[in-house]
Formats: sequence, structure tokens, C-alpha cells
Amino acid sequence: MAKVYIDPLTRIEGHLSIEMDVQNGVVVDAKCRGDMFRGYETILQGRNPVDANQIVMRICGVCPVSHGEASSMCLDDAFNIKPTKNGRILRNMILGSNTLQSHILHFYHLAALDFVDITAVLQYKGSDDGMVRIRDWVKNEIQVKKGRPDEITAGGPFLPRYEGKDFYIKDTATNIDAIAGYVKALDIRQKTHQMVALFGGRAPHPIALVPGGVTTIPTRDKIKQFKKLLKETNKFVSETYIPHVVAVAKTFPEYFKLGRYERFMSFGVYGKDEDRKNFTFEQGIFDGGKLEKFDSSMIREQVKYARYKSGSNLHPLKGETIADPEKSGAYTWVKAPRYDDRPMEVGALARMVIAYQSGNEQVKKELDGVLKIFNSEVPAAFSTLGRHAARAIESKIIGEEMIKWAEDLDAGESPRNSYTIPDNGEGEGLIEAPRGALGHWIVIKNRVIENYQAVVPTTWFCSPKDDKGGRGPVEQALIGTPISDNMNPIEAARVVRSFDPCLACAIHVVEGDKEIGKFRVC
Ligand code: NFE
Ligand code: MG
Repeated sequence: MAKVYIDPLTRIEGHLSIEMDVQNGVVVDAKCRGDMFRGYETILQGRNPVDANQIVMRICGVCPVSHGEASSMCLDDAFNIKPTKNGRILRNMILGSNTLQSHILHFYHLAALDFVDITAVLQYKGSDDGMVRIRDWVKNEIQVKKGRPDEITAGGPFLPRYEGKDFYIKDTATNIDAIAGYVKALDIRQKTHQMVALFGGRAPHPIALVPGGVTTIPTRDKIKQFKKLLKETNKFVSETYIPHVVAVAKTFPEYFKLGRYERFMSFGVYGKDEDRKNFTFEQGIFDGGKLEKFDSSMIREQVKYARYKSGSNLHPLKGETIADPEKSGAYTWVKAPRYDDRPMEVGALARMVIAYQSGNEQVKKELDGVLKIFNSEVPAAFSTLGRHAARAIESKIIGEEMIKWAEDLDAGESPRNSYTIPDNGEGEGLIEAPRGALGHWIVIKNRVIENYQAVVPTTWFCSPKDDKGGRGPVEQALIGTPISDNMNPIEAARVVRSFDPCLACAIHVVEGDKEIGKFRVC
């Protein structure tokens, strides 16, 4: 048995390391470790409740909108208010824009270089500035390694480049086209940030998200600008993003069989009414081939293998955060959230599977359409490639829907309802961040925050074992993954990265009054 580590797993947000036991070239056990320690939930204690959404957005720079919206919804619930129609639609549009940004970021800038051969850029003969700059960068790396062409390692954002036979797409034209997609995706992400900023006030951390709705009044001019940017993004998704995902899947079809997991949860998202009951992507649990009704009272966080004292198996409203860095047996700072004692995969794939199983015609059409190319049916999607395909499909649907939402706005009408902070209260805000189900919970006492807990998507899928020893979804999905070279475990990296981990989100807690270490920085 060999111990194989990927530490750190790069091209993700934050610090994640993976420890695997590999026997006869196959992963037989895995541990997912969140190695860093941050602080958010405890710094909220004692503050004005309305400060929460601006503070929690700083948990992450990739999905701040989701934290801002989960928090605003949590406060709506505690204050007993609802957003106006414009407020509800604008929240959906700001979240949808950020999700497009995040999915495009994940595929091109975080995951594609697991499949695309960056060194193919050396054959690029055109004059696109971005392509020329990447070509020069890679060329420089080759000069450094002159005489050892077998060890070409592209540097900077292109690390790590695992080296091995058949690791990458071989066709030069396909590789160059995908690298051009990498460059174009930077430009498109800028447009999606502009879409967030048009109604959010700024990006990436919008200031306009508040309890009761959004502070930006939609004008005809802003709606027009939004639609123009969205149409350019939609064109990129249909003509570039989806074809590139299909090209990767055609070259590596074995990844429909790798990284599999079959238990999904979605909180439901993009409410079509102010009561948040009618969703664009439905709410539910899918386990053992069956759809179940979701009930948020079934959520608990367990900490037997996480570096926290006591407080295991608590609902987030009663959640505790007491750091225990030296805890025996613990191997991560990520807690283990469980639904009805079960681990859950969350994310775009979970949303698409639950929507599909709930009879969502739009999702059915798009997912069946992609799977048909591979003569496959829905179970094939519960996999590494399925996660990539689900993000691409979701991007297309969100893009198409947002055009309609923009047209549904009442220009000049109020985007928010007013509120009063109650002396005491409790609230729950459930939303779907790009990476999956995100919940915020608040307890207000004497008009200040007594307790605030966030249970985020990466905490769900990068969780350690639970109190009963059940593995987290990423740990489980790694079992059975073949590793052709223990020094270059690209197969495992592809499986883990398909979940799109964000450790900045997953670990957002700190013990405020405890000194962990002292450093002098010279
Ligand atoms: Ni930091 Fe996040 C998303 C949230 S993931 S990216 O999406 O919430 O845990
Ligand atoms: Mg938490």
C-alpha cells in the first residue's frame, strides 16, 4: 500500500490537501484535509444584525454574492419581511451573473489544464495578445529546461502540470482552440462581473444586497446594458464553453465512470415568487434513486474528525465553534455537515439531477442533449465529467432565463421593502451558491447577533468522516480511482477538482480570544 498526497491541491480557492491509500494502482481510502484556519462566525457575535451580509461576503471572493444573498434572506426571515418583486428578481440576476462568472472560471482557469496540453500553445501562429503572452511564457519555461524536453513544465498559473503519457488531449488544433477559450473566458468573466456591478453596485463584493431586497433601482438604461453583456456571455457559453466540455468528454470518456457519487441535495434557487416556493431549479434530496422532500431541520454538523471541541451533531441554530488544533484523531478544519445523518453532494450537478428528477423540462432537454452525444443516460452524469457538463448546461439555462427576468423588471419601481430590527429573533437563509447548497442561520438577542452560523457547499462535499465514520463525498468519490503514477496522481486531481472546492468558504471560523501563534514578519 502506498500513501499518495496531493498537497496542496492547487488551482482551487484556498488550501486543500488530499491523502490517499493506493493499493495495486487504485485508491482504496482517502482523507480530505482543509489545512487553514480563518475567522468569520465568531467576529459576528455582538454586532448589529444588518452588518452581517457585508461582513460574510468577505468569506470569499469567488462567491461573495451567495453569502450576501444567503445572509440577506436569513435577515428577511428574522425580521419577518419579504423582498419586493424587483428585489427578488434583482437578487436572482445578481446571483445568476456571479454563478456564470464562477462556472466559467472553474472550467477554463481552474480545471481545463487537467485535460488540455498547455505546451501546444508553442504551435500558435496567430497574433492574439493573450495567446502570444501565454506562448512566450511557456517558451521561456522550455528554455530554462533546455536539453530536457521530456520535463517541460509550464509555470505560473499553469502549475501543476502533471507529466505522463496520454495525460492530455493530443490534437494540437483542439488544444490551441481550448487555450484560446482560456483567454476569451477572462474577457467574458469581466463582463459577468460588470453584470453583477450594474445592480449590485460593485463586484466582486456588491454593496446593494440588503434585507428586504436590493438598493439599486432598475432603470431602462441599466436593464439594456445588462442584456447586452448577457447576450455576449450566452454566445460564449453556447459556442465555446459547451463545445469545449464536450471535446474534453470525448477525449476522456472514462471519467463518466470515475469520481462517482449518487446522493444529492439542493436547497432550490432562483425563486419565481416572493415566498421562495417556486424555483427555477427545484429543491430536494436525491438518494438511492429516489427523490425526497427537503427539510432544513434535518441538518447537523458533526466534528469527530474536525479540529473542534465538543458541539457535535448540532443544528446550525445551536452551532458551536470552539477550536481544538491538537485534537486527537482530527485531520481537518472542515466540519462534517450531514442531512438526516447522510453526507450529500451539492453543486451544479446536484441542482441539475434534482431538477431533472422533479420533471424540469428545460434541464431534461439540455442534459439529455449532452448525454445523447455519448449514447448515455442520466446515471452517467453522476461523475467527474457529469459535474463539468452540469455547470455548462446550468450556465446556458441561467443565461436564457436571465433575459426573461430582465424583461420582467418594473423599471423605476422600488427594489426593496423596509424593516425594523426585532429585539429577539431567529432566521434561516437557504440559497444555492455556484458550488452548491449554502445556509446561513442567525440568532438575535437584545438587537445584536448572539449566534451566526454558515454551512457552505465545500463544507458539505470536502467534509471529513462523520461521527459514525462515514466518508465525505469527495473522499468517497475518490475510492476506486486508478492512479497510473503515484508521483503524478492526475486522475485523483481531476476527480477532486470536478467538485470545484473552495476552502476559503469551507473554513470560515476562528476562536477569537485564543492565541494560536506569534510571528514577527521582517
Ligand atoms: Ni468560496 Fe462558495 C460557492 C459558497 S463554496 S466559493 O460557490 O458558499 O463553499
Ligand atoms: Mg460554519
